[in-house]
Amino acid sequence: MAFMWIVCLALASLASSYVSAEEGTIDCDFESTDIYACGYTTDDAPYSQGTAYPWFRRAKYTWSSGTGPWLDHTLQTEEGHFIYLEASYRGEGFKGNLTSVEAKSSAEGSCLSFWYSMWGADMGTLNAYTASADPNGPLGEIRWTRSGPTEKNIWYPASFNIEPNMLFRLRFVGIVGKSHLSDMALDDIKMTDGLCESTEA
Ligand SMILES: [Ca+2]
Ligand SMILES: [Ca+2]
Repeated sequence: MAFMWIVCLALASLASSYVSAEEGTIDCDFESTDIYACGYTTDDAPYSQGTAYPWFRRAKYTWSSGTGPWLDHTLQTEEGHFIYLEASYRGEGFKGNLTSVEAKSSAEGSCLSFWYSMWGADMGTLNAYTASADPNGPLGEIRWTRSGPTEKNIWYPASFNIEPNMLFRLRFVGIVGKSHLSDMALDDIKMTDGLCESTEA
């Protein structure tokens, strides 16, 4: 019986994870060894201080004190990883895109959930879109948005619903705030079948 239960759980978790024809999945805990785990991509926008791209994978912290998470959400150890928008050297209003592989919501609709860290005195804005599946297509409807610092340096949950059978790419657009104290991070992105309670940002 115990074995059957494990098989059922394994099948259920497979069913809720949409695997694209491309390499990658929309579900991501950023623990894979790839720099852009799960097929997520960011802009090609290196800055003068190095070859970094706007969003990148990182463990522990973001180099800057006074902003960014301390430890990831999945493992909550120094071995765990998150992905974040590096605000240092970018300047106010800089926009960094983080885009998933193509995904499709289920026939009954889907719930998109994730954890975010937006701690830092000059925190900017984070927007989530269900963008066109075509990488050059429109950004589409904004599904979730949040501006300014959170009260504490902890991870906060977020979720929103997606209508049935929608083909899309999840796109996060991070907009840097007034100073470098604007490192925003994401972890444990997951799409599950059926609708959920949307969170107010
Ligand atoms: Ca930084
Ligand atoms: Ca993680």
